Amino acid sequence: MLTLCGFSASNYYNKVKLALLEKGVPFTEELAWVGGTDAQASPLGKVPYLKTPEGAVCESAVMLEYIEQKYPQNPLIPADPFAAAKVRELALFLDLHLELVARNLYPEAFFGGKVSDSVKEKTAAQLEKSVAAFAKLAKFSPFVAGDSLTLADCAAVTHLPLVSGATKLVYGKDFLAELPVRDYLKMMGERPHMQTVNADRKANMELMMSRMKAKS
Ligand SMILES: N[C@@H](CCC(=O)N[C@@H](CS)C(=O)NCC(=O)O)C(=O)O
Repeated sequence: MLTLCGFSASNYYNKVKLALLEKGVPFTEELAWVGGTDAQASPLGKVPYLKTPEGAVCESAVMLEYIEQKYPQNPLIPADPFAAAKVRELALFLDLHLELVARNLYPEAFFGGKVSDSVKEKTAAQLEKSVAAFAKLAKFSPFVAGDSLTLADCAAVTHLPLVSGATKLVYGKDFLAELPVRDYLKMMGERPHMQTVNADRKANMELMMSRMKAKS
């Protein structure tokens, strides 16, 4: 049995959780906040990490590949090597060029902190480039990589709301406004497994905020 460790307010945690749910892979969840992670399983102290009967794995993209290989049912990667590469390209793009860049804004957008003007400027320039490039790769027809659900959707549906939200809050402008992201999120939000992920996310977010308040 697999154990997904982390917390449900985390977009990377939810990326893996949605893949497990959509594939119908049995798993349990173990709550691990940042600061309370297993150092052996996640040497950088990040969440999520996945405990398997053979040991633990960190890095969500690697976990998705492991899950896919170990449990081929309800595939989230096409069998054709080129189509598979295009899915992985999009998933990596979402992690690396959109989410990781927008993450610079989270302290101010979501956690009551401040981000310097120079970081804001640099992040805006990087995001503008990344969003234009993402627009060329993404299909939204209706799924982000084409006509079927893939692991790129697991990344898109969990990361895109944060990119939109953070840019709206910090710059007063949603950098994804020109893309059909709202319709896409609405379509994805109708999936029963996504509804589970979202309900757990909301509940955990409240818990996280009350923990943060108690600490400050
Ligand atoms: N590249 C990592 C990113 C995971 C990540 O950044 N997780 C956040 C929570 S959403 C975290 O653990 N942050 C705490 C930290 O970086 O110390 C992955 O794909 O798993």
